[in-house]
Amino acid sequence: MLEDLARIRASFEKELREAATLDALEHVRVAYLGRKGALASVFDTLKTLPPEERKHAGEEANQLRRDIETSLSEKRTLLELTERESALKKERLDVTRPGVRQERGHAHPLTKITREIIAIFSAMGFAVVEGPEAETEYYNFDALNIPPDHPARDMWDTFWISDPKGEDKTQNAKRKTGERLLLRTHTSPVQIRYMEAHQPPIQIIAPGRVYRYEATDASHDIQFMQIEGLMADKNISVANFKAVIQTFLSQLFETKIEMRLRPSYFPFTEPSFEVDISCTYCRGTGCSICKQSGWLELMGAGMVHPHVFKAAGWNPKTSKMIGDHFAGFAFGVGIDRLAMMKYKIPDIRLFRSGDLRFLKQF
Ligand code: FA5
Repeated sequence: MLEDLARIRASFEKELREAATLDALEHVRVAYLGRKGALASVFDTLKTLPPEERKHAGEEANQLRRDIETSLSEKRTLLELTERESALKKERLDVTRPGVRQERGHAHPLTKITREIIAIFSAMGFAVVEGPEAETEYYNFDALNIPPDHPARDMWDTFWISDPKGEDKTQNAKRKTGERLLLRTHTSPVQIRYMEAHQPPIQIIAPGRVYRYEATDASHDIQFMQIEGLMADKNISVANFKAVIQTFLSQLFETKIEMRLRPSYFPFTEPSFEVDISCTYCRGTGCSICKQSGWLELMGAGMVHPHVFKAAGWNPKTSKMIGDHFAGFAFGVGIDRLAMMKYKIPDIRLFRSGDLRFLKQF
C-alpha cells in the first residue's frame, strides 16, 4: 500500500511539473482527486486492509491528499498569474501607433468663392444684405419696371409657386396679380426691398440662390447663384461702376482680367450693359464654356432706372437726397460663372451633382 502511495506521489509530481496551462492542471486534479481518480481507488483499497495496517496507511493516504491539494492550489495561482500577464501583453495599448484619419468636410466651392467675393466688396465699403428666394411677382418683376405682359418677362421664365394665371384652387390663388409667389429669377428684387427700408446713399451687395426655367448646358443651370450690387448716391456714374468691377475682378482672380462692356437691355436700368470677361478656361481661344467666342458673359448691369427709385419710394420730387445728379449703378453677377473661371471648371452642372470626386478637389 505504501509503495502504491509513493508511486502515485511520484507520477503526480511529474504530471504537475508538465501541466503548463490551467486546463492541463484541471486534468491532473481530476486524475488524482476526482471521483474516479487515483486517490479514490486508494481509499477504496484502504477499507479492505486489516485495522493495524489501515491506520498507518490511512494517515499516509490523507497526507498525500493534502499534499496534492496544496501543490495543485499553488500551481493554479502561478498559472493564473502567467495567463493574465500574457493576456495583458496581447491587449497592450501602443500609444505611438498612428490613429485612423477622420475625414473632414469643407466648404462647397460656391460657398468658398461667395465668401471671397463678400470679403472683396466689404473692403470697398459694401454692406451685405439678403432677400427671400420665394419672392412675390411684384418684387421680382413689377417693381423692377416689368409689368405683366411686358415682353421682358420672357427673359426670365421661372418656377411659379402658384399658377401664373391665378387659376389654381390653392390658398395662393387668392393672391392678386403681383402678390403671386415664384422662385426668384435674379437677386435684383433685393434692391427694391432694401431701398424701401433705407435712405440714400447706399452701397450694398446681395448674394443668393436664383432659379430659371430653362434648358441646361455647360454654362446654364436651372439653379445658380448671383450677387446683386447697388450703389446710389450723388454723382455716381458708369466710371464708378467700371472702377469697382475692375478692382473686384483683379482681386478675385489675383491678376488683371480683360473685360468688356456690351450694350444690352434690362427694364430696370438705363443705359444697360452686359459685362463679359475673357474666358480664363481657354484663354480666349474658344471652348464649350464660352460657346467658342472667347468671352464669357459674367453679369448684367446698368444705371438704375428712375422708375425703380420711384417704385422703392425714392421720389426725386419729394426727396432732398434724390435731386439733381443723383444716380446709381446696379449689377447682377453669376457666382457659378465666376467659380468656373477661377477654378477652371468645365461644366456648371458639376456644382450640384453631389459628386465627391469633384467636391474633394476644393
Ligand atoms: C439679370 O439677372 C439681371 N438681374 C442682372 C442685372 C442686375 C442687370 C442689376 C442690371 C442691373 P441676366 O439674366 O443676364 O441678368 O443674369 C445675370 C448673370 O447671371 C449672367 O451674366 C450670368 O453670369 C448668370 N446667369 C444667367 N443665367 C444663368 C444660368 N442659367 N446659369 C448660370 N448662370 C446664369
